[in-house]
Formats: sequence, C-alpha cells, structure tokens
Amino acid sequence: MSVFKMLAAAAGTALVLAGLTACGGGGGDNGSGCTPKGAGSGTAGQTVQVVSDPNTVGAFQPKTITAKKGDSLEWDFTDQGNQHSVTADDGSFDSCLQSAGAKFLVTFANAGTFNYHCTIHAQMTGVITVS
Ligand SMILES: [Cu+2]
Repeated sequence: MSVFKMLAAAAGTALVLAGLTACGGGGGDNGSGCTPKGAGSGTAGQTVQVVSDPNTVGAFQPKTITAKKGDSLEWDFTDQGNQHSVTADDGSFDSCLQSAGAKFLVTFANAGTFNYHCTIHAQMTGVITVS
C-alpha cells in the first residue's frame, strides 16, 4: 500500500506542475511548436507534388528538380492519409506539417543545391538545384 501512496503523491505533483506550465505558456503557434518560414509569394514556375508512397509513407514528386535563380517552386500537399512537411536541411524554409490541400511556395534567390526533407518521415527527401 505504501508504494501506491507514493505513486499517487507523485501523480498529484505532476498535475500541479503541468497546471503551472499551462498558465505560463503563451498561445500563438499551431500547437506543434512549428512556425512556417521562408514562404514566398507570387507564381510558381514548377510544382512538386507531396504524395503518399507505399514504401516511404510519403514522397516528393519529382524528387529532384532544377530551377533558375529567382524561380519559385510550389509544393502541393495531396496525401489524404498523412501530414508531411517541406523542411530545408539548412533551415532556410519550413512548411511545418501540412495536410492535403495545403500549398507552400518558396522563391530561390540564390544559386546552390538545397536538400530538404519531411520532419516526420526520414526517408522523404528531395533536392533542388538552382543555377
Ligand atoms: Cu512526411
């Protein structure tokens, strides 16, 4: 019985702490702690589909894409079953997790090779080469 009492006491303490934390937290984000960044505006020259895939849960189609400096690329989220993100490996852009129907547009002002991935599916990767 003494063990049970200790567990009950610990649970009570945890509840109090959780309550304090909730009071101190400010709202404003989408609940996942992710704020989209790097989104551009305008018209996309090319579109990458974010689709479901039987082997990797999701995939970017096409996986590799080439663009010219100043071009904009748009990602269209079409996977009805899972959320995905378009997240630059270097952190320069991040769509955060999105559901089917969402779109994310990035303008590439500089030449270079930009690797990106989905934050929750390690096998989902893509590469943009800007010249
Ligand atoms: Cu994904």
